[in-house]
Amino acid sequence: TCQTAPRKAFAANESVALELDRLAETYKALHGRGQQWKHYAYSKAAKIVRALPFEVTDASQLRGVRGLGESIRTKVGELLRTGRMSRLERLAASEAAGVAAALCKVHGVGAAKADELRRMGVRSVDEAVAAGLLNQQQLTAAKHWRDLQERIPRDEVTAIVRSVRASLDRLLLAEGVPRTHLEQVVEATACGSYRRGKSSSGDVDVLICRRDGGDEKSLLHRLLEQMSADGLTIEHLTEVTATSRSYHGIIKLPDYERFRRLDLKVYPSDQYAYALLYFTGSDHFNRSMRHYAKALGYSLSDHGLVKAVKAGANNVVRGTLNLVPAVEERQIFDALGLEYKEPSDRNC
Ligand code: DCP
Ligand code: MG
Ligand code: MN
Repeated sequence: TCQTAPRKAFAANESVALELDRLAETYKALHGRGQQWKHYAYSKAAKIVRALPFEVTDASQLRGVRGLGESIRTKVGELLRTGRMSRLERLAASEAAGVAAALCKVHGVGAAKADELRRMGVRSVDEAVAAGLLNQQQLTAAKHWRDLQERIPRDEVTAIVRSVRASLDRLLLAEGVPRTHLEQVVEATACGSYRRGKSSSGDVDVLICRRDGGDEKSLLHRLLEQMSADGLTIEHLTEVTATSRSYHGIIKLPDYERFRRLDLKVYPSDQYAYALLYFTGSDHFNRSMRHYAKALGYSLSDHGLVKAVKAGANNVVRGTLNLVPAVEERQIFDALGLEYKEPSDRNC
């Protein structure tokens, strides 16, 4: 699905892709039957157009390109001929879409919640806050929603990961781990778009893995306490318990201006390769790889690769035995008979 050859960026393709992205976002915000699916189809189409090895000047060039069906080609054709996409203009012009899109920008407010708020007469994020209609998590995100719209420059992602690492090291030193063993004892890897080489990211994703058999269950909890003690401004978007393994929050470094989204995940050592593959993405890449595994009778997840047998039309029985004890991502590709892809080749 992903092409491995480096490709040239074409200006025309980028502007078509941007419009398709806007259409996808509009559908995402509009809650209703079939529209979530459309969100996926248009965002996938945008990625495909960005990855084309030629410049699009006429929709007929797109015939036969997988993932660009007739209705998408028609819209691209209209855009190329007239510079406009009437579907997008019609949708965006509706007040419902505008309001829903604004509300959906708050992390934790999905299409359903946005729709509910809109029906209650809420017209903006500020109104939703003032009306007391948001839960604690949504309120925290709403407080920073403008900052959270902004992409994070790669250097700042690096700085955030470093500060997480620094707190982790302090924690481990206090546990008695020798200074020379810190990185071996606990691995902390920046994943997501950052690991795929992107110049900016929507959030910071850090995968954590303890290798020495030491206390891993409470690691995330203790790390977050250490980060606060180290003076990092951090606000939780998930409840943190003594044994949490997954975290969503908001962080601001002292020397930086904006609040940023931070995701942390802790996995046991034997699942690390699978977690790394999952958490590196992209989401589209994961989807196609899982889909591929499924066709072979497997189920691929962030925990492992298990047998998956179809039992009836809508039921799959998954095995519990991890078939391939991988320590590297490459082994998972191998197990599925797929050519290995570097993270930077997993962007579609
Ligand atoms: N992921 C997935 N399916 C989802 C959400 C996430 O497979 N529905 C995986 C793949 C993603 C990774 O988790 O790459 C991290 O999720 P993010 O939402 O942080 O996505 P990215 O880091 O890829 O992009 P962004 O720069 O927007 O954060
Ligand atoms: Mg991310
Ligand atoms: Mn993330």
